Amino acid sequence: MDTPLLWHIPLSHFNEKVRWTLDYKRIPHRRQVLGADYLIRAWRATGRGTLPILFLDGRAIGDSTHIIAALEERYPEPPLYPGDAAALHRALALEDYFDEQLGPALRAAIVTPLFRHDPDLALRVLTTGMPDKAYQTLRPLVRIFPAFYRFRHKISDSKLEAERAIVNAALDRIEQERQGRAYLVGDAFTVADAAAATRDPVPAARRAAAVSAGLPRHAATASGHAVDGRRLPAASRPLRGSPATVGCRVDAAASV
Ligand SMILES: N[C@@H](CCC(=O)N[C@@H](CS)C(=O)NCC(=O)O)C(=O)O
Repeated sequence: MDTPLLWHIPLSHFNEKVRWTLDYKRIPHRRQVLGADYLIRAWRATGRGTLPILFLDGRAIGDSTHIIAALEERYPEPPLYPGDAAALHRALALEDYFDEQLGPALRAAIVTPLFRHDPDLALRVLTTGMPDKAYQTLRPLVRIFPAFYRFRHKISDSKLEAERAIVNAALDRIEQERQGRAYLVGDAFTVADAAAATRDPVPAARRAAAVSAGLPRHAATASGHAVDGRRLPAASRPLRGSPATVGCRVDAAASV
């Protein structure tokens, strides 16, 4: 069996969700950060233009939910799916909610003001952690890139307040679902926690704040502020820390 290979971009909660899964299950794997040509490469691999993509047992799997389902089957231990049918149903429903409601709204809530006030900064933030050439390649397109990105992700200025409200409602829902427990479903870390906790707005806001402060982009992972002072409960973030503490990864050479 080939070592699984993850194509990903650093600044993305969907990608983070799969990185957490690979680390949680301690699956030896390689990672490759894509650059400005991610769209065409993703389309060729899976027929859809999004990352993450995992190459597993000769298959290219797109969509974080499908990737986790495949990993759960191939590497069942430790499980991210609860054994009990009702709990599994609830965990998958929460995963879907955080992916389909919170994820896009959070992306829009962060990116919309950046595009409005500083498209170049938006480009720097979105290419955080990519090879430097990615920003250099996209920089000449800075006037049209926001329109492309908004179209891709159905983002508009007029929806900003609604997107923020969705983010706040989701943060409230995490607290309601947890009911004071450490995890969202039962007493163990599940796919619901992976989906919720990787939506933590803090890392994204940190990077944006650090980049806007003129720090080098590699420093942008290490400083900054919470969004509206809110962050997820620590108990939902058992894997926070350097990848080295949990990882089995080998970063492949970046492509662009
Ligand atoms: N439902 C998908 C969403 C993935 C997604 O939206 N990925 C974004 C990164 S956050 C992406 O690839 N965006 C690039 C684009 O659409 O151009 C999943 O769970 O994997």
